[in-house]
Parts: sequence; structure tokens; C-alpha cells
Amino acid sequence: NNRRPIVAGNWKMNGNLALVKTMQQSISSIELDNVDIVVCPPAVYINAFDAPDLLTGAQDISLFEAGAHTGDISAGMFAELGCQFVIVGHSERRTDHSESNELVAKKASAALEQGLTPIVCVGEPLQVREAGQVFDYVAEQLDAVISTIGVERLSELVIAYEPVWAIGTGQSATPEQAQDVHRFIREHLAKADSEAGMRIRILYGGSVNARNASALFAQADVDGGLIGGASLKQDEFLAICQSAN
Ligand code: G2H
Repeated sequence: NNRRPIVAGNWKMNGNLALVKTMQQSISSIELDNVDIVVCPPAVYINAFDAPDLLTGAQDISLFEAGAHTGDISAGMFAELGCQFVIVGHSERRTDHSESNELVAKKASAALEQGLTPIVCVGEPLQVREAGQVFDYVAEQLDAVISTIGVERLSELVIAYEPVWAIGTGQSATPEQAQDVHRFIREHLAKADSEAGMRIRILYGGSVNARNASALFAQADVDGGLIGGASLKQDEFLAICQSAN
């Protein structure tokens, strides 16, 4: 395939201005021509990044463009800062802020409206996997997005498959488990729009580190990763970027 891999670092609520400087320096110091490296720090640090080659993303956006929504930040505001991406529907937001499939879909749509590429997170909790319902569960998450944004813009999305049981647990999905679901996701998207199925980049997320990254990224339908904990350590993050290059 000719999908360009993405390695996106999701700092979550971690880091500080010193880490911005360190990461910026180390990322600019390596030349990787075949991977898009994206850093998603807490919103307040985005503007502190100042490296032309570096792509940045937000970790969440409001579904509104502007108005009386204290504490929220709109897609347009991130776009004005030069952000290219935004993570929507991360499982921590689905849990901590009760975000529904419909809300996540509206946020993906708000992102596209303002020229940001949404990285839409999907993935099942452990009970769902144990019950053998992974594909149904993930299909429902995807369908909300497909019906809200419409097939015309579908191929502009990035999807991140993050099994909830693998997030921050140190227990990554095996390459085979990841590939299984990634293939399902691609086929499911292709049913809505075959072009989108071919073009959409599907990232794996959940305890990716410098040791397991290569095997995960080697899978046919894995187009890179969404990296949490390991994105806070410069050497480890760079090694993961290298594995995707
Ligand atoms: C999953 C991932 C990043 P971690 O949330 O989105 O986090 O790599 O720490 O499991």
C-alpha cells in the first residue's frame, strides 16, 4: 500500500515547557522522510512548539465553533495555531466525560469543517473482547462517524484502534490481534466507500513501546501508532518513529 505512516504522541495531561523544548529538538534532529510525526501535547503547550517539520495535534475539541462554552476550545482556534490534527473520542474522554459515539462523531465533523484531520479513536473494553463482540462494538463506533460526516469526506479521517484493555496497562495487543481488528475496520469503511477503505490510515494505540512497535507496524493494515506513555520519553519516542519510517 502507499499509505504514509503516522506516529502520533498523545501526551495526555503530562509534560511541561521543558519537555516541549526537548522533544522539539530531538524530533528536528532526525530525518525521517517516510513517516508523519505528530505531537499532541496539552492544549496550552501547542503554541510553544516551533519547528517547521513538526506536526501538532489537539487532544480534544468542542463540537461548537464558538460561544458560551466555558473551558472549551474550538477546532478553529487550534487551526489558527497551526495544528493539523485533533484526537477525538479517546477512551479516556469517553469514560471521564461520558462522550457518546454521537458526540465523538460531531467532534470529528467539527474538526473537518475547520481543516483539522480528526484522529478518531475506537476500541473495545475487556468484557466486550471476552464476550467475542469486538467487531460489532467497533462497527457501532465507526457507524456513528460515517453517518454524521458522510461518505464524501470519509477518506479524510485517521482512525486509531485502541483496545481499552491495552491502554496504559503495559499489555499491548499482539500484532495479530491488532491486524485482525484493523482489517475489519478497513473492510467496514470500504463498505461505505471503497476509496476511503483504501486510503484511510489506521493507527494502533495501547502500550506501544520501542520494543513492540516494529512488529505492530509491520502488519498490513497498521499504518502507524498513537503513543501515550512512551511519547514522553524522547529516545523511546524517536525509536518508535524510526520503526514506522
Ligand atoms: C492509548 C495510548 C495513547 P499508552 O491511550 O493514546 O496510551 O500508549 O500509554 O497505552
